[in-house]
Amino acid sequence: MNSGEEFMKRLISGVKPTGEFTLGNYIGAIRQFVEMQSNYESFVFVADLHALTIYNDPTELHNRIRELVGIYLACGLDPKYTTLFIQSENLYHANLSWVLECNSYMGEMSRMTQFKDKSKNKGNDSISVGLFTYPDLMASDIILYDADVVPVGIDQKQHVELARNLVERFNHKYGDTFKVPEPIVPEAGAKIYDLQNPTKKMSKSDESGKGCIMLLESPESAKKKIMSAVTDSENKIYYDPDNKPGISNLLVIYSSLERVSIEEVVKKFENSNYGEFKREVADSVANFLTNLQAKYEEIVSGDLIDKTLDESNEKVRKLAEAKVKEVFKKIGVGRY
Ligand code: ATP
Ligand code: LTN
Repeated sequence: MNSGEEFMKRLISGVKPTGEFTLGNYIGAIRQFVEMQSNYESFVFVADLHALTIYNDPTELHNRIRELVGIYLACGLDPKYTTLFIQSENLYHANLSWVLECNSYMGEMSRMTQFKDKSKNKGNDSISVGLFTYPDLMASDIILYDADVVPVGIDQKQHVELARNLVERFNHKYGDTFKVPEPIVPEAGAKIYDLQNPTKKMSKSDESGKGCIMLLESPESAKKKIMSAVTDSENKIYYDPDNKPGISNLLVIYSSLERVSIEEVVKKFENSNYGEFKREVADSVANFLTNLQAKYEEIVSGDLIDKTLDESNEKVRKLAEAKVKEVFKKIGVGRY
């Protein structure tokens, strides 16, 4: 499977460099990129243009971009397998996005759950047009490289499905141009929940931060958050996300970090009380963060980040340029 790059399927995915990166980002997305990278021709990027749907302090955004590349590398993305790049350094993403905007409809875009959630309780004069059209940019990121698979958390699956529809529509109108991508959602960990409110997604956009573990926060503080995670009063450990969302969330976190099945975790803790169980989960998270942060520090103090990005740029630009030229020709714009 690993030989002959040209026969390998392509993988693409990205994370937005806004706020602090979370354990949800790792378990729902980055862990999959790492596990899959040697079996695919893999492209992973920093989705910095996606950050612009809301206002970001420019200096903070700038710093987060580098931080994310450091986190990708520290989590185990290997430049030998994965082409790591920054979205805004390849201008073709935005070109293709415009073409897709002109081939997508208000109706389908209005049905995007994330748009509905993120625009809820906001007036029309504070919702950016970019928040509405951002799934077109995401589709562009994917189909620009003819990706076959897109590993994402469950909240992004609908956007990959939109990309599939856009591909089918475009290919039908203009002839076969793009591949139809497939979303890959992890079986366990597709949605890690807030520790204080375990029916809500663990999100970096969450202000309080008490229910959210950050990848670069101190292991001690993460431990405290796990120890004070909201659970229930039954004091019996089993997996039941509907009736025991807090305990089930901790089971998923432990199972993902320790790489054992949920059944095995349940068995291991069948005679433990919640305090004992939480302590083990807290140790597992702290251990994970300690290792990750040590690698991160090593990476950011060296020159691997710039070396990796510089090497990828030419490759992604060439691929994207060829695709956009093909698209422009098919739709009839420019000289050719
Ligand atoms: P926000 O929470 O502000 O909407 P986000 O964290 O969802 O941001 P990204 O950082 O771009 O947005 O997400 C990158 C990837 O991480 C996506 O594939 C997303 O599905 C996944 N992801 C994010 N949070 C979680 C979570 N709590 N559980 C599982 N996967 C997650
Ligand atoms: N939209 C995603 C991040 C993202 C992405 C992508 C994921 C942007 N482009 C392409 C997979 C493929 C988000 O905001 N969470």
